[in-house]
Amino acid sequence: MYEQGSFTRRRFLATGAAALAAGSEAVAQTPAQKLHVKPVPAEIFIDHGINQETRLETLRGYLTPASHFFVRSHAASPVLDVRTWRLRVEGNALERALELTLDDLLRLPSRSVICFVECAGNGRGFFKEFMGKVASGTQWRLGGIGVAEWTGVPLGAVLELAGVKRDTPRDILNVLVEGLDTVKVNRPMSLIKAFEDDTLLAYAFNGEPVPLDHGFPLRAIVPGWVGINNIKWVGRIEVRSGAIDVPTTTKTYVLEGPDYPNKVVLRQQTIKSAVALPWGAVLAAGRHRVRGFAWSPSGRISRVEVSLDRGSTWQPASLREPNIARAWARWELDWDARPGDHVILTRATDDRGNSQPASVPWNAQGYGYNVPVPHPVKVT
Ligand SMILES: Nc1nc2c(c(=O)[nH]1)N[C@H]1C(S)=C(S)[C@@H](COP(=O)(O)O)O[C@H]1N2
Ligand SMILES: [Mo]
Repeated sequence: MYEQGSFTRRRFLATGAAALAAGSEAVAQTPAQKLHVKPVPAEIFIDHGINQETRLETLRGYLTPASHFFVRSHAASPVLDVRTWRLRVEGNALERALELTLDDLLRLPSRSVICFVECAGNGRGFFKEFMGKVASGTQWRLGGIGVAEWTGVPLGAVLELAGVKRDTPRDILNVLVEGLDTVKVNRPMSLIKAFEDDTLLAYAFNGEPVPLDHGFPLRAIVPGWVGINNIKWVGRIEVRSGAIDVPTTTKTYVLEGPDYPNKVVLRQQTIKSAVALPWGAVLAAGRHRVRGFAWSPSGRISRVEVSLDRGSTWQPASLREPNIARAWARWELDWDARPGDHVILTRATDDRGNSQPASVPWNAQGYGYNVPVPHPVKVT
């Protein structure tokens, strides 16, 4: 973790200046690259245009480095200037409005949290692949996730500076966080979630200023909740006495379809696991240490089971440390692979008793697919 005071205004100015230079270079590159500042090489990312999916087999340590962190954006990454950037905090549930500079935030007590950011649509491609029913949106397999150490100011501390009126409802979606990208992506959370200790306005990612494509200079970190709540390039927060309806709660990020008579507005992610091998991996016959990841929005991973016979029998994988709630656990299993076409199924359980289900209802926008996935592997 980082000592307080290790993030200085100077460090952010330097990042901003380098970013501005990098940003203007990025414009001259290939069409997909124009949207991002960082390189998005095909060895590391599956290319979905503006969205870039991490090839989980390229990850080594516990934390996902910026070079490998998936990108999910609704518009090109804006390159913001920290000298003019401000955070506005306003709304009819607050005693007073605030306008904060990055320096103001750097002076507040900081907190570091290790957690995942995962797209609500992670796994969406499997609705088509295994249920034969396409859901609209980016056809992610399971690489729409990354785990980082985020450092910043608890959102609750900033809201306390503004003073939340005492009669404000606490469990409706009335705390809106808004980005400064051209489309001003925004999404609300509840006051209960906003005041959780680990809900942050983060200015640092793995000990460095938050990378340009991931929200520089400030992004929301809302552990366990759908990726969309982790608003990047934050510029404005609004707290209202009533629920805040925006397209990301009325149109998108809702469960809808034949099995949902009423729309369900998404809050938490679902428990999942993945094999860190290419999709359709080819392995030589013999002993292999198969590895992967498992994660839950609500607790630590307590068990990962693996099936090598299409679900007839399951064996426990070993779990490595660290294993942090709302981040992920790495699992490993030794496999004596015989020639042929195989699938590896994995099933995670957390310490709250949640497990990956045998089936999941289809929904039109393809959220929450968390059935154990038959990961294809050819052994030669
Ligand atoms: N301002 C802004 N914030 C945003 C988005 C966006 O397009 N604009 N995308 C959201 C979505 S849908 C996801 S899954 C995460 C992705 O974060 P990442 O690109 O850092 O991986 O950011 C969220 N925050
Ligand atoms: Mo997302």
